[in-house]
Amino acid sequence: MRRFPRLPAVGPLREGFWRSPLRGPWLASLLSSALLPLIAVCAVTGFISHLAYQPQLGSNAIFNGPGPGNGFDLYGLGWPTSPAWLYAATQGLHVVSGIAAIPILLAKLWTVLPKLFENPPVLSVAHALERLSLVLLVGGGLFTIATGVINIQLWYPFGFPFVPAHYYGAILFVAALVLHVALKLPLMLRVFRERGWLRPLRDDLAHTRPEPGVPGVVTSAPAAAAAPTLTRRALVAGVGASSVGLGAMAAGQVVGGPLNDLALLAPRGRRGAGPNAFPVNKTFAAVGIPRDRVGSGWRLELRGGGASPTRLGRAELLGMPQTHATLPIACVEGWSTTQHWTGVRLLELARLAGVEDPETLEVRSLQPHGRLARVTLNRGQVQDDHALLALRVNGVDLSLDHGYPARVIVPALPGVHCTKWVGELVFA
Ligand SMILES: Nc1nc2c(c(=O)[nH]1)N[C@H]1C(S)=C(S)[C@@H](COP(=O)(O)O)O[C@H]1N2
Ligand SMILES: [Mo]
Repeated sequence: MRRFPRLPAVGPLREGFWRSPLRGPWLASLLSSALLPLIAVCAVTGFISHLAYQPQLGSNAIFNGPGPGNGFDLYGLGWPTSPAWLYAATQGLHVVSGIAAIPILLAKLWTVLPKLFENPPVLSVAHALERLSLVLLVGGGLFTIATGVINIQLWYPFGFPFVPAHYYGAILFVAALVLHVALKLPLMLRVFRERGWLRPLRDDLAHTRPEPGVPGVVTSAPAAAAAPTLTRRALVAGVGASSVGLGAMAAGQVVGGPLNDLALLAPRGRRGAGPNAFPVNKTFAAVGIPRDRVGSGWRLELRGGGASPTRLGRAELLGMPQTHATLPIACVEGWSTTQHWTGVRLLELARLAGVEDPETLEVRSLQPHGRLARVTLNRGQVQDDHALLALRVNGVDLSLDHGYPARVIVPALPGVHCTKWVGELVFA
């Protein structure tokens, strides 16, 4: 009974077009079993990052208006301030696992590529639906990883905003992946049971045989295989080495150290020399703040209880009790950098603004445009002992690139919310 027609057997649709003897369900399963834990870590830490942004708080909204995603607050508590390295760790894991997954994902797609040209293309309604879900799986996966990588390059060739696109792409991808795993797990377990998890890696070239298919299942195993030119272990070792290598290079940007300069896919460099020589995401020159707005005429405006704002210059702020804290800036791009900051506690400034017990703080930058011009912190973040309006770093004044005259530093706050060039603090 053949209810669904065959396409003409031409080009890649022809049985026998795909000849690599290494392709097949065992190789696909092995690569999947390496890919799945990496993707799980990447997905969980990705959704954690969304939580850490606190899009439900006022100016943090990522989507226009109170759309889905903005109300996402798992604990109802907001993001914590302890341990201080929390976001550096979760976002570091996100970027390292995502980058390490790339070579394995590409190898997996290479392995199953013949299945794209299955002929007949559709065997049943269920089979059609399953193949349709693969469009979301492959499309969503490639889209999410590609947008992540080019975001790290600060390259936005597309006409849509990165965060919602990456977020919704990830949701589609994870949903399709859950379905895919549920559908394929039995086959994977069967293949490992029959062929062993790693046993085929032992074969030298002379013993490398084409992978057999599985009776009754359409697989990527070749119908007519060519002679092997590569062992399975060479293929797997090459993919594994690429994955570990790329992952280690990205990890250099998270933990620092000699690998730091090798992070080709995470290229945030240091700037200059001296106490201010640590990575800069957006330079002062890039944001378009007029030079005279950060000169001697700069005043911090504090708003809250009273009708009129309180204004303080840098000298007055430096005359207040100073707090010291060694804290990381942890960027969404995965890199982090721990520095020694000095400044005035945000809670101290709240009291000057006439707010004893601030619920939230909206930080306004002098920066004229962009989502980072206004950022909102939760109660725990404003009231933390080490939540600072930093004036100095490593014993010297902040450089312009690091936010002079003043910037926000709060333990475990995502780097993107550590506002530079602060102009106004609005306590509520
Ligand atoms: N006003 C403003 N503040 C900002 C940014 C910005 O673009 N504008 N970038 C943020 C991001 S994404 C990060 S990771 C940190 C980087 O701080 P640094 O350049 O001092 O290392 O600053 C944050 N503060
Ligand atoms: Mo960042």
